[in-house]
Amino acid sequence: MTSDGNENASTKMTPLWEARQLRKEIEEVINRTRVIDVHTHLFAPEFGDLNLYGIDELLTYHYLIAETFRSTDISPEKFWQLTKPEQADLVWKTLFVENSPISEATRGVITVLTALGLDPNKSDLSEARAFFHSQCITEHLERVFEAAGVSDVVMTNDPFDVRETHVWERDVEIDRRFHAALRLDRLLNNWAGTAPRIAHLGYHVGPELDGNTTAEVRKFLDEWIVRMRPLYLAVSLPDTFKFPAADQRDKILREVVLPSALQHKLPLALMIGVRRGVNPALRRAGDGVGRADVGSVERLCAENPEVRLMATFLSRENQHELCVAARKFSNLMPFGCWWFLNNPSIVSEITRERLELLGTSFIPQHSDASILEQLIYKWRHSREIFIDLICEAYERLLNGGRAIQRGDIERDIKRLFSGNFSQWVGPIRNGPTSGNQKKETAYIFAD
Ligand code: FIX
Ligand code: ZN
Repeated sequence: MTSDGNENASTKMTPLWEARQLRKEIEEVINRTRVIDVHTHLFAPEFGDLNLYGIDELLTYHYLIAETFRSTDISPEKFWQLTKPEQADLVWKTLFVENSPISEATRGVITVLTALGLDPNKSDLSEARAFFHSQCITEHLERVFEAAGVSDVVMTNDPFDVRETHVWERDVEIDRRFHAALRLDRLLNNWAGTAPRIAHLGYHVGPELDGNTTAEVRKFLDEWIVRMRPLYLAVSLPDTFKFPAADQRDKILREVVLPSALQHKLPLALMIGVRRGVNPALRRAGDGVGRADVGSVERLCAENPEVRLMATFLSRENQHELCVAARKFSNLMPFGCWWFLNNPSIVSEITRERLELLGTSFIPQHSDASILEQLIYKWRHSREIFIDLICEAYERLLNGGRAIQRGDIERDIKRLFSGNFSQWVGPIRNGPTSGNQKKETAYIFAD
């Protein structure tokens, strides 16, 4: 492209763009390219009360609850006795009125309010509450996806959560922008507690993981895969996770999960490094982080070359090793800056590291949104950082004599925002259908 902005294919080999023009093009492409959000805790409207949105939900997000305890004297016990609107009022007063909302989670609320045309300077929540109460959810959802630049989201679906299983049993179409991910935490992290639940559902499983039991668990999983049609299987794992290991998790992984992933051609997503219940009084806000063993993921990749793995680590200290592991194993896809890492300084550091070590062969971000409108801030804030990093990367190329065209930028951003994930999980145009599958499968989860 020439300095007056006219592109010509024959200029491909000449670095003619000036830095400002390059930045403008990158901003445009990054802001216009829709992203597939590969890991959220959102639910489609068909899931009723599980589909969370609005100011009271936004303010009682566990990230903000943890921060509120740091700036007020209320005890967790007292806090949990408050109604949700009372909790939201307290969070607003503490973090937004009496203090400046500087942290990433508080800034996120400001971004959301402003994006929706609300005043983030109010001393109470009446305006915001009135706004959200007046919304038609279908139109609101459309508006949020648009404002966030998101085309599709992947939910987190627990086959042991009765609030969900009721919905999967119903004969309804689920909004096609929402896709399932079958979550295996209860199966892989708490076999002793989960075995009786599977037995209660009519499967012949015992506490010991003998051949009969693993075959029955496999049947359970296969049936849920058919029902949910997930894009991938997923599990969060503690910082102590080891593979191989002489434990029940290892056996279930080897004899149930990995063979099932292979048979159904589903990737397995590993989210490693969470220390659950570090402060149980804080409930979901009480989880912590620990450094984990990347070598275990390398061994999983080596032993299972046919299984596509996705991996994200919660500890900042594991990020460089994960990049190096991904260079060794093409069946390993690093994804997202998870949870405590989703802050501008760390997203910037990790993404830069990944670009330098992996080019564009990774999934840079997921939102982890639990409340619909969080999509707006999580993606806007990430995009701001990506613009800087991509500019920096292309500028280096220009300085080295390599020309950049608009088409190059579009290709690269598409790969990062949706292409790598689509390639990993296969075509995702047809979202999960709920009850339609029921007619074809021996589904036995009726209450
Ligand atoms: O395990 C997970 O998927 C975590 O992301 C959540 O459990 C966590 O509470 C969260 O929402 C982090 O963003
Ligand atoms: Zn999550």
